[in-house]
Amino acid sequence: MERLTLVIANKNYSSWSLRPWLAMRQAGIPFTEILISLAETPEAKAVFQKYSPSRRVPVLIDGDLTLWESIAICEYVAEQFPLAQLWPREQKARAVARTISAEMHSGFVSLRQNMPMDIRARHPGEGLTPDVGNDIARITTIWRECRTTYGGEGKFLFGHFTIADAMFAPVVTRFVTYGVEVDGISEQYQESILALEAMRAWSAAAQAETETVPNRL
Ligand SMILES: N[C@@H](CCC(=O)N[C@@H](CS)C(=O)NCC(=O)O)C(=O)O
Repeated sequence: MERLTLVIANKNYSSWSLRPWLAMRQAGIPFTEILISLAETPEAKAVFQKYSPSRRVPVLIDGDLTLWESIAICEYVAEQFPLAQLWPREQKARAVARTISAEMHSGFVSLRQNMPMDIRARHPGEGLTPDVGNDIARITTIWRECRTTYGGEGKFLFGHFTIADAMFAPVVTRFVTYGVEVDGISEQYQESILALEAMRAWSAAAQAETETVPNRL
């Protein structure tokens, strides 16, 4: 049993679980994973209630400390494991990385509602309402600006992999599922995310899952 335990839900559907899981795996932070079901059954709901004060996942458990909210979990592990450099080193880049991570955490509701994460599925062209189009335009603008301004020699938004990349990783899987076409810089960036060892492991596990549950944000 590792010191840290991360409680997550179905890898095919749980976009919020993917974010800290990916950040922690990419950073090489050891943790025990507990995977619970998003099924709408009393048993599954009781398990959520047992682990999560907000009845949502992800949840990080570190001894007597329980954290919910994906972004707070990412911040905590970045503080606990500074050598993993989960935020950019340079102050301005770090501030921008936090800004776009917060924008992702609080925004893009149309995209999240109309294109829920469903890694196994392929629904090209579905969900593309005008509001979703605006979300996609904003997200790809962020990706282009960060890659151009801060990407340097690296493949990620701020060069090396950071929490900002983890925050946008579920968007990349959505663009694949719903066949969203993007500009060249964004496409290259998507490929970098999909090629991450941890991302491939998550996707393979999602493919192997058999449970089908209603799509979640
Ligand atoms: N703001 C939360 C959102 C967490 C969230 O909505 N998680 C979904 C799974 S991806 C959930 O637990 N849903 C359970 C439910 O709706 O009953 C975070 O960032 O962690």
